[in-house]
Amino acid sequence: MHKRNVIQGFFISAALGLGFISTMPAANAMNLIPQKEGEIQTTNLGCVVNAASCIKSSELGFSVTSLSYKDSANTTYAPSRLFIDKGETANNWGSGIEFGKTDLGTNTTQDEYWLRAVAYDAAGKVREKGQLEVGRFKFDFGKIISEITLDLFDIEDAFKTGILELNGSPVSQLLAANGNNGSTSIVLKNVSSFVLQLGNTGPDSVFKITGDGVRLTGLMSSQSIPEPSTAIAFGLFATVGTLGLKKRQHA
Ligand SMILES: [Ca+2]
Ligand SMILES: [Ca+2]
Ligand SMILES: [Ca+2]
Ligand SMILES: [Ca+2]
Repeated sequence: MHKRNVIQGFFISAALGLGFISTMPAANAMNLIPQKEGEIQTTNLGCVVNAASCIKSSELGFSVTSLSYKDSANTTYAPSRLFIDKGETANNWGSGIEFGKTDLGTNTTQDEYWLRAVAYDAAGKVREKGQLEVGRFKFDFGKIISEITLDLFDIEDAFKTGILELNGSPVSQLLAANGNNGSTSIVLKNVSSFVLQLGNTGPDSVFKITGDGVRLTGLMSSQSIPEPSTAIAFGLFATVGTLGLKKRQHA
């Protein structure tokens, strides 16, 4: 009698525990970027905009470093700046960087916030008034993120935009062209850092004089470490399973 009550108790606890697990989302996805306009403060370039519009690592939850890159003719470009931009507002950020309501070639949905690179030439002069969305950036989270989904908009040069380094190791995950205003998503699992090439410029671009601008947004999950209460519920379930098996063997 006493033993049966103990077993019933385990079943009740396990049922509650299982209910708790089933209502828990697998991962809490949140926007990769804050929903506001401004410049991302990179570790190497800082911000060119005023302090109020400078978005720091502490707010982002990760750091960004801007890297120089070469084109197919071996010209080296100065590191790009990185902004968060919404299309429906025109912005004049100073230092030669102006975003219109409409871009010459890369137009995301007007009320959405997207990361937008600002390309510089080899001498460090801003290109296309800041409207050429080409750059290479390292994103460093300082911890493992279980899943990051990156959405890349308007890839028109094939196999030039993509992931060049993942968790410190070189990779080459370059993406096919998806046409004017096309969108491509890639999912990265268990990520602590990645290097991303956004867009392309140079003689091999379909846009010979300027280049192929690409914008970025995404979602990232919360960390993959289980909550302590979930771990306890799993433990109870394992215990009930063992008791149930013993009971059946004796019956
Ligand atoms: Ca804007
Ligand atoms: Ca386009
Ligand atoms: Ca553009
Ligand atoms: Ca493009």
